[in-house]
Amino acid sequence: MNQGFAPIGDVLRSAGTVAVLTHVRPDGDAIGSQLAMVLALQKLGKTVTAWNEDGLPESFAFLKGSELITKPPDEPLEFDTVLALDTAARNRLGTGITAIRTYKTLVNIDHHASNPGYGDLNYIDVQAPATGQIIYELLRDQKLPFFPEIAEALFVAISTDTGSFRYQNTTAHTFEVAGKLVEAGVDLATISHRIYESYPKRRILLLGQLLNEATFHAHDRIATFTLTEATKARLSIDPADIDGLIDVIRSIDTVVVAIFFEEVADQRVRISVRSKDLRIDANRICSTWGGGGHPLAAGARIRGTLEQVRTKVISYVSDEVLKYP
Ligand SMILES: [Mn+2]
Repeated sequence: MNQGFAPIGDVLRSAGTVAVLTHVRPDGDAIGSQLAMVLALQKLGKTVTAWNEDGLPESFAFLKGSELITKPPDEPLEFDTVLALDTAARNRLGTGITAIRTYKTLVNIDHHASNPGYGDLNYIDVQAPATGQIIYELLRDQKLPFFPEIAEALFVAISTDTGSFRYQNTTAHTFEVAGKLVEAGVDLATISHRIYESYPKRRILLLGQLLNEATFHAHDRIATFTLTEATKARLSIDPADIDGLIDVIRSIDTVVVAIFFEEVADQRVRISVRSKDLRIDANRICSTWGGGGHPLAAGARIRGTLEQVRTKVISYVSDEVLKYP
């Protein structure tokens, strides 16, 4: 399934026009990877655009060059090469891909276990804790442009997807890469402050409400947050405000699985599942409902009301959790 870095390097060097895409509701890894590639390709002299369905989250606007990331245009455009980053399934590119009329080569670079390899060229490394780490390796391996703004974007990608270098896939190699990024000019304290200590007030007010209404199941081994459309409207919540809130209930000692239920458009509920036990595979749980992700962090969108979705998901996960004492 993996064609390696060399053919990807060749395609990027020979392309005239490149579109750099990532998934809907982009997180730090998505934006950091996207920004690193758009900056590198621009430096290489390519006509390059970067867009995703939701555009640039306000929380990453501090990154230099981030204004290059926009929402897709209404009129579809043509490109030589499309680069899909950190996106487990083609349809997760959303309006990012439908805004592209034609292309010659789709390059798929990702670290999600559920990625089927939908590109013409694929580089999928499920051991990598972040797509940003793969991008670092691609840039260095193929001797593509690399400078401080790129290092900063990649640091954000890796820091956020590893939970500040704490999660399962964080290896000695990840620290080596992070070390190279700091060597290249990343100011660790400043950037960490921008990522983790610069939240809008509404995020913390939302957290208060979610905690008040949290539910616990299977002898406190499952904890859930539930977010309605009404609450989102009342507090003017952006998707980025919600990122990472689930970690608060995940951090409870008895909790093995944390689930976030969010009412979204089209009578669907977005679920986000975090597991602390590799025997309880979040990716497999979410794939039951057409979603996917990683063994310890995955998501899905399920048709139904909040009540219906909560009932069936909690019941399914309780059965899983109760298999293990
Ligand atoms: Mn990622």
